[in-house]
Amino acid sequence: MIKRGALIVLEGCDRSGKTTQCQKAIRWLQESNKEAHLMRFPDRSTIIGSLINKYLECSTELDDHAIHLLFSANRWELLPDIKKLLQKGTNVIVDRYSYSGIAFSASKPNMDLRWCQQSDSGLLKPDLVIFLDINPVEAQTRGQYGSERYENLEMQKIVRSNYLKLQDESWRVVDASRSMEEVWRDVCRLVQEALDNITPDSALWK
Ligand code: FDM
Repeated sequence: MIKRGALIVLEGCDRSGKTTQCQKAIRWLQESNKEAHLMRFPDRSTIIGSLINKYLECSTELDDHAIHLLFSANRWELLPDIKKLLQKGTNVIVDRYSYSGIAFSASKPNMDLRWCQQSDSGLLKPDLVIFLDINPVEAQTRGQYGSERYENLEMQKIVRSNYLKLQDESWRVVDASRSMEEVWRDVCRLVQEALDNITPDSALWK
């Protein structure tokens, strides 16, 4: 029987280095002759993703609940693809997942964190969540934020505190204020550990 792949999620505030570390993980896995596939949320290539893209680029407005549900629907629509990959033994590295969905939506006034969790309940639970932790004030010194919605310091501070409320036993917090290579040493070790400890898959927040 094929051993299923690991579902590994990287989370963190903007400029925490998620995308770089995801790419390093994919390259390292492939160089070690392990099947690996990179995904990112939001996936802007689908119809739902194109609506999300318009919202993030500020070319359209949407109610806070409605956009939250679209981000969630974007994960649900790709769940069958993730399941197929894992079943055939491919490790899936994901740049943002449900935790971003909740941490960002719940940072808005009148949005309740528990309400935000509901629409992702039942998605696949990651084997490992690596939270690249950096103080948003420090992250900002790595380069100016872009022009997309949410790319501002005040929001990023609330997002970080929301992320920390979502930690469970699948989380490992990595100090992302260090150099890319130092962070990679930790990320690489954690990815290896996850691959060595695959358990039957389970559902998120059920
Ligand atoms: N974001 C991302 C959300 O608000 N909800 C979600 O469910 C996800 C996955 O979208 F500001 C936010 C986080 C970020 C923006 O992400 C786009 P990238 O990683 O910068 O493309």
